[in-house]
Amino acid sequence: MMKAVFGAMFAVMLLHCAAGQTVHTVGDGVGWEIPPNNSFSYSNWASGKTFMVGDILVFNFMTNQHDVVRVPQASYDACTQDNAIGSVITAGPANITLDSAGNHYYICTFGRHCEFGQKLAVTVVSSTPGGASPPMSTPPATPTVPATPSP
Ligand SMILES: [Cu+2]
Repeated sequence: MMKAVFGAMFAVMLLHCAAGQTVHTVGDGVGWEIPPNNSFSYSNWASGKTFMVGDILVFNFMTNQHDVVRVPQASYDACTQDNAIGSVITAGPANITLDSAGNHYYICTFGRHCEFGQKLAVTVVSSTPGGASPPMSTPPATPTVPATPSP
C-alpha cells in the first residue's frame, strides 16, 4: 500500500523534474580532481549553488585516475569509504542524479586524494514548487524560501 503510494509519488516527481533539472558540473573547469591550488575547494564551488532533487552532478575525471563514491558524513569527514552508499563509480565522467533531499557526500577513493581535498558535500533541497506538496513528512506551513537552519 505505502509502497504503491510512494511509487506513484516518485513517478510524478520524475515527471516534474524532467523539465526543470539542472546539470551541475562539479568543479566547473577544474573537474573532479585534487584541488590544484589553495584558492579552490569543492566547498567553495558548492556554496551559493542550489541543488534540487532531480538535479544531476557531473564528475569529470579520467577513468583510472580518480573515482567517486557517495558516503555518509562520518566517512566523508574521515576520508574513508566505510558504509559507502551504493558502489564506487570508476568510469569517468560520471553522472549522478540527486535522488533525495538532505546532505550528500562524495569522495574520491584513490590514494590520499580525499585528504588532499577531493571531496564534495552538497545540500539537496526538495524541488516541490509549493503547489502539490506531498501529504507526509512535510510541514504544510513551510514557505518555499530556503530557511536558515536554526538549532
Ligand atoms: Cu582522485
